[in-house]
Amino acid sequence: RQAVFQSDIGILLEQVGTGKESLSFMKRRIRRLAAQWASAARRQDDKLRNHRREQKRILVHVGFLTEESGDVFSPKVLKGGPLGEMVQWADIVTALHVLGHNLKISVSLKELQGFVGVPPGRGSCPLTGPLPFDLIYTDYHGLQQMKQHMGLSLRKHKCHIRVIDTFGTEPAYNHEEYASLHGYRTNWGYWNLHGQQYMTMFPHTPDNSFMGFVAEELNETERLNIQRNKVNNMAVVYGKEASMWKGKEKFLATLNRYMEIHGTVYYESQRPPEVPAFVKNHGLLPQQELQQLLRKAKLFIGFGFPYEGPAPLEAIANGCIFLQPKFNPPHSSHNHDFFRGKPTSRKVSSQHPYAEQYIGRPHVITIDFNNSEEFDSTIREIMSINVEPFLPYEYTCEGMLERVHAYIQNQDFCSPEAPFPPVNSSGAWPGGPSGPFTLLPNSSILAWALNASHFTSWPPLSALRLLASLEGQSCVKACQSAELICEPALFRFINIKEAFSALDFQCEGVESEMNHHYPAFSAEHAECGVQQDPLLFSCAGSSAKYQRLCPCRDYRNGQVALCRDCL
Ligand code: U2F
Repeated sequence: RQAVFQSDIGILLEQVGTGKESLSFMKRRIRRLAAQWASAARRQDDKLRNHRREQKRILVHVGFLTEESGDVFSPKVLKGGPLGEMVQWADIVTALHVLGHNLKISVSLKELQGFVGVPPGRGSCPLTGPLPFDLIYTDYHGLQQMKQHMGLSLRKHKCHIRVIDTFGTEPAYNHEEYASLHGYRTNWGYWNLHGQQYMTMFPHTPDNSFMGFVAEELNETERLNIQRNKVNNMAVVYGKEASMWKGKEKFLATLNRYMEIHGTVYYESQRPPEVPAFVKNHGLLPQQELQQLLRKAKLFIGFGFPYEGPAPLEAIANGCIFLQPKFNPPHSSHNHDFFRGKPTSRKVSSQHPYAEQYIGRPHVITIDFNNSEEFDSTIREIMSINVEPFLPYEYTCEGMLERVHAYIQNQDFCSPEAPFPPVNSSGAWPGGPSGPFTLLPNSSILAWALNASHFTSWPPLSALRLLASLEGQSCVKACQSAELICEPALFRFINIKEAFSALDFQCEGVESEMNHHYPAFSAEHAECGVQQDPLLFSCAGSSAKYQRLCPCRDYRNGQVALCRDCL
């Protein structure tokens, strides 16, 4: 059945349910953004008219909101606790609903069991029949619950699952055996999923899929009004919990010399001691009122925490400049408590690396806050420059609909992959000794043009650009330096001897091993390593010992998740 876009959110609001502050927050957001989603739906409907859009049966099980997982977030919704996750789940269910899929939402174990068909009262009884869903979106908590309450059958149905995972999971951590053997075991990882079944809040690593969320969009009148009403010396501080202001007196005092400082810090009865008296604190605001404040402000300033939240995008979308600290050395699970135990070694180079790397100046300024001269002169610079509101396409409703549509229709972790290389019955490659490739040298990048059309892959093989990394460099960085992006789904096509010779690596020996750096070349031993386990294909891995073979691809302007021919 073809899916039909739907803009009426009545049913969706009912499905989200009641009884928790987190659900009320999500419903307020869904209502507030309904018109924006509706107009995006009209535009995508026009664009996708001629595309196959199969209607899927989708279950959304929000594990972290269930009582069974402790639900620590809901009681903090009105007290300055994290809202980023709620923002994202609200937008995910809206996108799935608007795309016209058949949606069920669960926020308790009982609902989960009811939907998947496990009889009530028989908690750990495995689901024996077929899974009544094509796709299940959940999180790490939900995954654990499914394991406990769907028993063994989870293994069978695993390929239908997508895990919403804010900060991302790298392949080395996801692979149970490998993680245990090589020190990548954490509280969260080891589910042996495909890396791209994990879906993140920002495009942290291409090993995972980028799900994202949306921010408010402006019409022409609003844009004009914002420009007219900007107050050049008004700053809003990023941080709705008092602890985020702790130890920042010096910066606040400097800032206060130039600008009027506003905050939205939650408080009970008295001003929190962390927030100086010269700050105009509004208390935690409803999202809509925060937007109004951001429309007037010139500067949105972060002091290092929270990491990687939605608020800076909202500020930039409302015409603020986002000023944030650079982290040197970068923060990661190896050196910072917040990231410790998270299944990733990703190096976080500033409070908001996406803002730093994908947006940048003039909207985002990332500096060393300990250099007081630089801090001071940056504030003065900010007061003197004019910037326009900006929102990357991938964070608009239209961009999110486009991306989620593409994932739903094209990502397939259930069908067995056709073997590669395609040896025929006599053991030779079809098309002669060089196989199905024509190698087109183009400086260090080789375009691999495939003339065997029976390889269906998504992204399509035509997008593949083969590249060698430098020693110690990851494929994330290697592809980035060629203005491309690493594409894990294409690793299997370059995990062959021919790829080494195409890059002029002379292999003395070829070994096949479970190693998250492979395929890679070791100069020391002139050895070529191919990957034995496809689950370990990793864009993120890097090692001083290896030059990695990287499958890069192009991407759309403002929509890094999709290659040019991906739609
Ligand atoms: C991030 O979570 P946070 O909730 O701390 O992220 P923020 O960027 O601060 O804001 C989330 C939303 O809170 C809203 C604002 C944002 O959409 O509009 N808000 C509000 O309604 N009223 C206010 O006065 C101030 C903000 C991140 F998203 C999580 O994934 C992480 O767990 C967390 C810790 O790093 O940071």
